[in-house]
Amino acid sequence: MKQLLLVALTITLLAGCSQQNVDDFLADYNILYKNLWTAAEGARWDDNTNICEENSQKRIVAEQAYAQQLGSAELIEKAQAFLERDNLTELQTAQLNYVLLNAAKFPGTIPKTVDKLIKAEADQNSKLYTFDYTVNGQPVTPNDIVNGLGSSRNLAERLELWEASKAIGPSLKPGLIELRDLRNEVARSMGYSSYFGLECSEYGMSSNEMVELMDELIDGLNPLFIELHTWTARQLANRYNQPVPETIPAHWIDNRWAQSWPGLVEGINLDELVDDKSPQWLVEQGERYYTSMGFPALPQTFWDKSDLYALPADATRKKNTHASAWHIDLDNDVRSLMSVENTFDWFQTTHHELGHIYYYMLYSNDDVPFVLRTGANRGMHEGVGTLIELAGSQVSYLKEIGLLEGDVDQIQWLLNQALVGPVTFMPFACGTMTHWEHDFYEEELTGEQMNARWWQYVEQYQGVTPPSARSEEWCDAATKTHINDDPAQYYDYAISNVILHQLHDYICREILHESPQTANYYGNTEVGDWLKEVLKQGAACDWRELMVEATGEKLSSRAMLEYFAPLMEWLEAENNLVNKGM
Ligand code: X8Z
Ligand code: ZN
Repeated sequence: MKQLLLVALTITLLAGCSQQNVDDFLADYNILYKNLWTAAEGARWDDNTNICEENSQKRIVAEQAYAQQLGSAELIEKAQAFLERDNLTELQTAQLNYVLLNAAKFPGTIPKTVDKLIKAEADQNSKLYTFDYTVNGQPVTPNDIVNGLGSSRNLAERLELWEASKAIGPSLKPGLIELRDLRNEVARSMGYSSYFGLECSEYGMSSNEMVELMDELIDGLNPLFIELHTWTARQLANRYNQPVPETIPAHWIDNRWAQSWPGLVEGINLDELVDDKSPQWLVEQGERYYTSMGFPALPQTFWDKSDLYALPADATRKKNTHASAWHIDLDNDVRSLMSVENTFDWFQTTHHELGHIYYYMLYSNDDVPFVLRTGANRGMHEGVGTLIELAGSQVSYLKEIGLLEGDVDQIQWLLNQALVGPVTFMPFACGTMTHWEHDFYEEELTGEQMNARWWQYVEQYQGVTPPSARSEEWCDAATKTHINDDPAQYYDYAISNVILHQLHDYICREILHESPQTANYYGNTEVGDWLKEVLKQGAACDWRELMVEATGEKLSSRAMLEYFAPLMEWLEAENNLVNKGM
């Protein structure tokens, strides 16, 4: 019955453009889109929570149906023709642009390529999350590797853990190259410079404009990053009893991609704060943050249908171990896939994922058509949860919920926030990830260039080098999940950091009248009301206009730089003292 209804809808959608009213077209499209999305997202969910051949096949079938109908050449022509009309409302234009963007990812004009792409995506996802990691011949989970790198102080052991984390790369390399070629073919057939260009177009930007924005952001942060790098190299050399290096060996850093540098500040051990808590408490506390600001409780179906906790290493079921949030039916069916354990990193990640979930819930309202039930831009989507991660890592909040006691040195706290936050993350996101993916798609790097280019950027932007030379036998970029399954989008996280600091700055100065470094908005419904207004519009408004309306300012790293300004002074003084041999 549902199938018949969809066929009927497709026929109406494809009726001649001149006879049709744009609102009728969009109404039909929205129903078709919701149905096809729900089937495909549901199948993807099953394939990520229980990775097996059967679920992979079901996912492929659902995605093929989505692609065939939403990527049809007639649909593209119609949406383009409607867009040429000059009496469209902003809401109609926004929807038509998303109709085209959805079609551009699976264009019906090259069905064989699209078919191959859908299969290759499903294959790569299975390979990524059925890999058996081992250390000393023993099976380990990704969480075990993270925890080992977070605690071991033995360099030989660290090297083993770090190398274990990179062992998956070679098995992903052929699939990644095939995916790149297929993704580029799809994007170029739709007139984009590459798949990287297609993804940037969601921001209304070209590949070059995106890379320029990333470079600008790095330039702004670089003086602080250089001071932090100098301080860190000295700390780690001291810890491991080694000479102070110019570039930091990757296995000295707790994070396997050096995208965050935790565990370095004397007297701040965040994992200890949640040592006696259960994983469930972490997720519930995340929810409490949002409800304390007046957001609704999570629907019961969230708890019933989500897959929140870590599997043991010998589990027979395999699941995607990278955290994610899902909007299955573009309405109330919201779920999260995580592997929560009681570490501070997971405490932060639960706040992050629930940010996506609450954004889904807020824009699922009658004013936002299904096709616009997405973030104002993808960076904004990432920014909501990371904003609450920042708010959730403030001393005042941790004290209020009883996780932290006693006095805390504010500069040391800020130093830790810089090390685990944007100051080390932006060089990775704007520098290594974005530049590598740009080159991979735009320049079509060969299998003989991929790893060298990766490490060139890791050194240039992050000041980190591999423990020993990494030949092209390895494919270290592919060990990062997003390179495979969220391709050409990592700048979203960089943009999210900029946006969230702008939101945080506005909240602290204009609503709470407190300093951004110490403010606490747990329990403040005025902050919640303001956030709800910003978020409930989804993509029904232009993101640039939204930023100005919400914060009075265009996208700018001003707030982020100001947040860390007190640290710059402290680091300069510290590094100077050491330079002078004091
Ligand atoms: O992938 C994520 C989230 C899921 S949207 C956990 N993040 C990036 C990463 O892990 O590399 C959050 C920060 C950066
Ligand atoms: Zn996210």
